[in-house]
Amino acid sequence: MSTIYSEFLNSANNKLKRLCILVDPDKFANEKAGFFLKSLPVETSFIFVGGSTVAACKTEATVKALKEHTHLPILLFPGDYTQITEEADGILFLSLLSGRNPEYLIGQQIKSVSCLRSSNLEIIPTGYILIDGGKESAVKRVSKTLPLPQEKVQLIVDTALAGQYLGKQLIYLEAGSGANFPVSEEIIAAVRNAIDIPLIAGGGIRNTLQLQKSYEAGADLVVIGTAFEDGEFSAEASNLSLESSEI
Ligand code: 1GP
Repeated sequence: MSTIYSEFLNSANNKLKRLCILVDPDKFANEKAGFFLKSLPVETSFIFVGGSTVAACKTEATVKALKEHTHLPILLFPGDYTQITEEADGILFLSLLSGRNPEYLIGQQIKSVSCLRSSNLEIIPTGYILIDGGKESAVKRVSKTLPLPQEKVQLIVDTALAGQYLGKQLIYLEAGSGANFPVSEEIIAAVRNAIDIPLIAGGGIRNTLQLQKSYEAGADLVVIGTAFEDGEFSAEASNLSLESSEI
């Protein structure tokens, strides 16, 4: 059976670049789910749902609303264990490796087990690395951890590789939602070069050029949220063509 992770691996092994759209349930109008999904570029491969803080029960309602209009895999991207819902297809089981707050390294993960042990969600162990995007991020505020400075490339590489050694199946380089600037190409390339597992980059990507640069630097999957929420990206991105899938 093809799993979501096998799709991630396929993307990485065959350089098939994938676009993931992030939906924050707190900012999403569920009744407009169909319209929103139609506005996304055809290259969209996965929908991520989550946020650093989301009001109770909102995630489930948003996943259900999206599911009524799409067969794309929906992955939870939860800021905390209360965002877990069986309605999704999988979960990025995040551990905030850039921080030193045990609550986000292992605490929330333990709290999530009572939901996960009986669920059918595909669980994807993900090393999550917060990198300075030039703006105070919600991840920093909620996790009470500092982002890694962009110039500390070796530290970021070592953090990603430590994640791989710990058994993470995915590394996510995060500049923070709405970042002033995305994770640099230098960082993406250095991490891509060091690890053997799929690589995601996100945060602050607002246009096709930034998207292509992230792919070219070595990201297998790129996540965009704010630019689609704000309606900034759709018209331009619909002209992406599958170039982005074949870099
Ligand atoms: C945030 O990486 C995602 O977790 C997406 O960020 O909202 O800036 O696109 P943006």
